[in-house]
Amino acid sequence: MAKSYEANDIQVLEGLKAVRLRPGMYIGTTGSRGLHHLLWEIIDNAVDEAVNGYASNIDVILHADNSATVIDDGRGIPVGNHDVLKKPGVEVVFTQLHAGGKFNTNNYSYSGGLHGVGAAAVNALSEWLEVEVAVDGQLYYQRYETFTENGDLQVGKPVTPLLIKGKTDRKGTRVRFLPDKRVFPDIHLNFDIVAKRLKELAFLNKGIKFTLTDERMDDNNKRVYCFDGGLVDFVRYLNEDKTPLHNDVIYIEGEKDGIYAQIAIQYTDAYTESIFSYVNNIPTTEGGSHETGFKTALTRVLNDYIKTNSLYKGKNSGLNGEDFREGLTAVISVKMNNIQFEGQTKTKLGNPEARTALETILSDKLLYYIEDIDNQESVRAIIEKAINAAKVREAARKAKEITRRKNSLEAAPLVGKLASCTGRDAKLNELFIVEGDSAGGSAKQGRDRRFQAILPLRGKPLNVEKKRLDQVLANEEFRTIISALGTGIDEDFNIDSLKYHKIIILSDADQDGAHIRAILLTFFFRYMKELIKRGHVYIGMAPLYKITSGSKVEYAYNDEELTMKVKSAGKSYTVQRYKGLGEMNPEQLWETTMNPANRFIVQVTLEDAAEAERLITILMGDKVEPRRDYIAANANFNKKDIFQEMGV
Ligand code: TSJ
Repeated sequence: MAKSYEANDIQVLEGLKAVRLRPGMYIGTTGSRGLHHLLWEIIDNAVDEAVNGYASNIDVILHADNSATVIDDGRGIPVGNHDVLKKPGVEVVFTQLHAGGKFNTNNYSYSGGLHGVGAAAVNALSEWLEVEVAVDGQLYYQRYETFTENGDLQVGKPVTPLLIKGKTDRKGTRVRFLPDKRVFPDIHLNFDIVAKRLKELAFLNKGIKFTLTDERMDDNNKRVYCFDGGLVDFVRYLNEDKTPLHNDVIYIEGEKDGIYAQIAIQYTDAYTESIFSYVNNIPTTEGGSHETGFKTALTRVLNDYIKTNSLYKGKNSGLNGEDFREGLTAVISVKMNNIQFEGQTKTKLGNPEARTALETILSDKLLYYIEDIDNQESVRAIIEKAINAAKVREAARKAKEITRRKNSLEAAPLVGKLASCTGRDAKLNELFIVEGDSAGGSAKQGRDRRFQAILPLRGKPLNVEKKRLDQVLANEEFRTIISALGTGIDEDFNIDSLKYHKIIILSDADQDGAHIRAILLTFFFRYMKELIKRGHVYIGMAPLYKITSGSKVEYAYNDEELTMKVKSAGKSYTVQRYKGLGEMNPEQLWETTMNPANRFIVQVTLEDAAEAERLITILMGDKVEPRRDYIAANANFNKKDIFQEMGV
């Protein structure tokens, strides 16, 4: 991979003064990002040496004076004289702006790319820089300073020749530099940012051992990262808190036309896709041609397999790309020359040849993987997941057609059970979806009809997760909910038509109630996700106990509160335990559960529903006051727990 080095390979392009004049052109900003870019540049050079097989350890030290050291155990920057410039290679590296792999394609450099500003640019933006090269038993040293003793600018000028400092049995390169505070308002390198980057580099470049030491801190000042599994370890790390559908991480690597690609894949029971891609160790947050090639090949190979084995009887031409990415965790790492970046933040790979290379490499090797007898269990799990995703999508499409028809033909009867409110301002209006006809009756009588609408549910609604949407929509309860909300469903969903900005689920505080709540949340999650995203969905909470002492009536929402209220109730009191909402009369239901001044409702948000469920438990268990709308900003909605609750 590496080409033999000659000192005159280094192209002389520009003077260091240009960098001082326009630091932004070389490092983007002079803020935190730019400051850290200096360090990345130096580290990238060491990573190159290691990736090419000449070094295996890279040490980074953050010193008390805010200078930083990077050490590798590679061959050492060449110390021989440059043919044209008649200076040692080391000195050329730090004093002549060169573009490395960016322009000079002979001198192959895989890292740096976008920010490959060169070591000379780092020197130009440093107050001073020192380099040591240990090679052939000799220790070489040179120092550069950007200011003279009386403060005149002399951008990155050598203040020593390349000296032989003594003998050594080490080998490698050591560079220490102090970012110039005249360029960077803040020269403090952030330990966490550096640690995160080194960990990422360790995942991306297997076997290289990165050590970070922070001499500015008393404790917690050392990190060591080394992953022999590389991208496979990366994917396992990303999936640590998830439930994988198969134990193995699929690993594919290959090369085509000078483009080297590594891919690691594992599916989990999640519903989202997480693809992380890199080019020359640079994160491509906006994706680009390599990701496109990956997705195309993944879709094609898996679809071909499904077709060949007649695994899906859907009527159209196969599964969608998205079907194969539900629950996918993947890391794609590409190494190539002449990279071009595009996009809003210049983090999108443009090179079209990367798309074809990834397509070819993945097509070949993924097919090989899925045909391997040893992988059949994993393949089955992956295909099953994709087919299920496709079925849900397909059913949703069919169902929408049905609703469209139904909506136009028989819209009126659908909202028959709904007791709507008189107010016309959707922002103020609330829809209570209430478990059971008797609680529904009380709610209808107890409500403030100006802004509260009631929709009683008879029995348990259909478990949406176990049905296709056409079946869901054949179900009267759900059709009624959809009609009442006014938004349409799935792709036709339009939030602007929402008739109630608060949708409050009111179910009993028992197993059945929890189940009903879970089914409704799942329905909203599957088909009206936007409702949850925008915070329109709430869970209402009714009291568990009524404490009467004389003419005084109090309510308790949990056991702790009951104990407390009983204590203060005095000698004679009675406690009634509500077995369900239906046992409350209209006034009681209004007072305890519906009146915005007293009630307790929990907003459901999308991040993680387990959290929402947990929060409800906490509230039911401990929290006593206040009795008012409780917005749980971090209450989350996680299908996994809800599905578990439903026994799916
Ligand atoms: F950025 C930098 F220049 F300051 C820097 C370079 C910083 C650090 C920490 C390490 C390095 C670096 C460079 N480590 N290893 C090398 N290797 C070479 O420059 C090198 C050595 C030998 C040959 C050869 O062909 O014999 C070629 C190269 C590019």
